[in-house]
Amino acid sequence: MKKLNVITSNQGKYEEYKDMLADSFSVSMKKVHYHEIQTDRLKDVVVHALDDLVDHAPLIIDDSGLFIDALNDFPGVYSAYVMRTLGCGGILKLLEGEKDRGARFECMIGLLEEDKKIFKGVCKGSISHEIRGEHGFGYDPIFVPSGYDITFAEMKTDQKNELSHRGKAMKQLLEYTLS
Ligand code: ITT
Repeated sequence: MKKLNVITSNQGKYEEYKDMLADSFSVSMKKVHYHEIQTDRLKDVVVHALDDLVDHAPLIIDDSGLFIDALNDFPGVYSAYVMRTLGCGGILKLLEGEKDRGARFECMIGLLEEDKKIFKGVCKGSISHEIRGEHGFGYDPIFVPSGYDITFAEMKTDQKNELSHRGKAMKQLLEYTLS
């Protein structure tokens, strides 16, 4: 089976990759620090980071973010920092009294084998009024995907993968690598 290193410090992300890729790849999680450039686009972060990581190929990296309509796409590329500082509770406070709860998650996967390739997945939804659910990680307890009335944190990994930003990007990755 082909090897694939998942370069991330985020155990939650890794669980999602394992759930969807382990039938096709021998996946392992690797925590390797790489340089993340300051930019307002997730794609730029991924393209630049891949150059730092050639020694660990074949590999994937993942840069993701939550973009909230009423906050002009904040926290976006700052999602990791905002999670550490404000957390889900802080986001709910920022949206107190706000009727427009629209939001989306974006995920960029960077694949480095012989070539570089980028896959993007987007999942639209809304921000809940309270923290709900025990599964997942990060902003999952406040994100309700469109067409559902439960948060990502109220879903099991396989259900989240069927509709999430990361699941959609992984589907493209699988189509590309297995074709
Ligand atoms: P890496 O080591 O892979 O970079 P990270 O946690 O720093 O891990 P990101 O910068 O991509 O990853 O993530 C930005 C933030 O958004 C971070 O706080 C994540 O927990 C959160 N996040 C990313 N994907 C998410 C998802 O599917 N559900 C909930 N929160 C998510």
